[in-house]
Amino acid sequence: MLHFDEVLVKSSEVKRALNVSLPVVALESTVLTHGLPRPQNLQLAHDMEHAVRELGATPATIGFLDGHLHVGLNEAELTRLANEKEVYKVGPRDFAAVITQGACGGTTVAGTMFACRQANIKVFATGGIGGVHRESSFDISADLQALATIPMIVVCAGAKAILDLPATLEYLETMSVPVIGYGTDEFPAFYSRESGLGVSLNLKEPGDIVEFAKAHWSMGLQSAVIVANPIPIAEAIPRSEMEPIIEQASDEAKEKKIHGKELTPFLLQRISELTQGKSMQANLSLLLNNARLAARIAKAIRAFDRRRVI
Ligand code: PSU
Ligand code: MN
Repeated sequence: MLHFDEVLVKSSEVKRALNVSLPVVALESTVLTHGLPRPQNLQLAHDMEHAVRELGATPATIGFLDGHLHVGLNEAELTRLANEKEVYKVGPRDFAAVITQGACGGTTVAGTMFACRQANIKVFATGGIGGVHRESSFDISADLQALATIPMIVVCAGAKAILDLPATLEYLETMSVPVIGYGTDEFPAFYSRESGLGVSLNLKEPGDIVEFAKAHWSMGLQSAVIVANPIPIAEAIPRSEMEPIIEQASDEAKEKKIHGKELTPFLLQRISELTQGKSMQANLSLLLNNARLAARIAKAIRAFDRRRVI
């Protein structure tokens, strides 16, 4: 039988960092293959990796190439994934199909978290997590299932604003997933800093976030800890401005009968058109912001662990 370790390919850089317990930040790739247009996608991948390195951590962008799950992609591999024509959006249920077909794919938040568990990476930065959708009943992202069962810190700008945010937060509560507001009492709404919804607690210091996560896991809980980092003020779009646009895009999706895994990419793309690219700029900015915070948290984990050993 095939073993996960035969499918998982760690880059030499990531392998080295993990072997000596250096801070590593995982980055997903659905955002590159399905979330952003070319050439902004590859540019963003570079920018995120650069931001993580600048802060002294090792980036591990995760994705499928020829049926192998790469943890850490080199320059040529990243370029290939960002430009590949036949590319899947890979959540955990698609793993076997991609592996047996020897295909390429961008891993979603859930897919990336599965790879992280196997590779023992504890910190992950994304844009916005998936959640409960508004327009179709029972469209609940597999991201929520992964967040409920994989113990790691996930930095995001809240859940994507296209979702039913109250329902998404209720689900996270049901599944015992804490949601830390990074310096805020309000759950950020991806493009917007405000949502009118609360978080479990408000923390600002990476060291405090790590201490919280370690306490959470020491109780035997297996769920992730979400760090919800509001989009930088300069690129934030007020919720009142976004809401009618999201509603229009959602209505169009309904009319066109777009559902399943096509829904999120359709909505992101349509909202970008309707805002003349403003929402995409916001998306790029929050992704970079999250990569930076994740790098600081990964370093704080290392500091915490060292203190424990000494
Ligand atoms: N964040 C972004 N853009 C994206 C995504 C997240 O800024 O495209 C992706 C993530 O990979 C997430 C996926 O896992 O959208 C959710 O898709 P779905 O709702 O079909 O589960
Ligand atoms: Mn879905």
